[in-house]
Amino acid sequence: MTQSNVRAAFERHFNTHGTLYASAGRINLIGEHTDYNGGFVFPGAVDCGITAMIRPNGTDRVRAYAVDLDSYAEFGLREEDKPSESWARYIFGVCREIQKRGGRIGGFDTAFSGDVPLGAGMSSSAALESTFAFALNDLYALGIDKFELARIGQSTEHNYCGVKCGIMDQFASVFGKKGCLMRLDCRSMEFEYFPFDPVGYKLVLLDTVVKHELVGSPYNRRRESCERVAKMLGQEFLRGATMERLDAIRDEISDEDYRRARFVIGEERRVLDVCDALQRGDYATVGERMYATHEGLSKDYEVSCEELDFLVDVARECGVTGARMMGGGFGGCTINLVKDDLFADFIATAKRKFTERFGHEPKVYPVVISDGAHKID
Ligand code: GAF
Repeated sequence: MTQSNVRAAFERHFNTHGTLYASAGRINLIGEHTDYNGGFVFPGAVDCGITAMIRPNGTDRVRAYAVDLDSYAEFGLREEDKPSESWARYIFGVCREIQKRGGRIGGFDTAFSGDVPLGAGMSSSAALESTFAFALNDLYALGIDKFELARIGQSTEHNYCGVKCGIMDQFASVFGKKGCLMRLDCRSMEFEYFPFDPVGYKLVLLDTVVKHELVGSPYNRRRESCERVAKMLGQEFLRGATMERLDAIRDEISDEDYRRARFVIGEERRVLDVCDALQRGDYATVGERMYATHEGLSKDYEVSCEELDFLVDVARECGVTGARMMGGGFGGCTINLVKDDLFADFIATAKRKFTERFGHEPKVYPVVISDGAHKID
């Protein structure tokens, strides 16, 4: 559907055809707000993403059409050409970051469309960045490796979109592999694929369909807290810090910074526990750690919200094996590991109770773990 829409829109706008590329949104089983702390994450790409048709146009300008928004933007490739449309900045940023790395690209025409639910914490922006980084690398035969493609997306967020994100989303979107989660060490960038097929269980996202816009940039402030504590501990990242060492400087840091760091230290351990438990088929431990992560994200890291806490409480009441908020926070989805025989009841109960409380249904997305960035032949 998306492919044929994109193809038709491209042909309508530019009177020719181009090459199709796609990339994916992501889930993260566990390891939240650890990436920019040099810690571990455990994401996978999903079966929704961005599809783009692209064709070099022989000029030094990009002509881009966002099919879903019915919005058109045209911009050059110099730093001062930054487009005013926020969606176009992701494409512009990717072009600029490629150029900063010595990649020679020219203007191109593109139309793109996506089916990653916006604001759900599944990283539609990383899917967009990865699609264009991957496509331009391929079309212009730049020879950039996949790690650098992920970094190009991350730098786009930092330098053109104002989010000081870690590497998890872009990594998942570029490296994603069907049926596999990936444990990534965000300090060394070493990673391992973990086939993920929990027999007898389903992994499902419940989308609160809320995104609380907070004043300032709470994500960047969380990162600053962690960096302050790491500095006090004499480390580049919080990764590797212990509770003993954190407690030793407790009087020298704010209570807020202390709690942020406490969450990150606990989360690092939980990712490793979950990976070990999965290898033993010990889903009870996986689920218990997911709940513990939620508790930490809600109380110590303070990135949850009433709607997310509510859904996690309902999951617990229904006997769901594991549930937690997923992604950056302040809205979006919970991720739930549910036994097959509880699934239908849980979804019905969650929908009913959530609607009674908040006046609208949560959306339900079954998780299908899929491939990341690729060319569509
Ligand atoms: C967002 C960021 F983009 C990621 O880098 C990561 O920090 C995540 O929030 C929280 O784990 O998706």
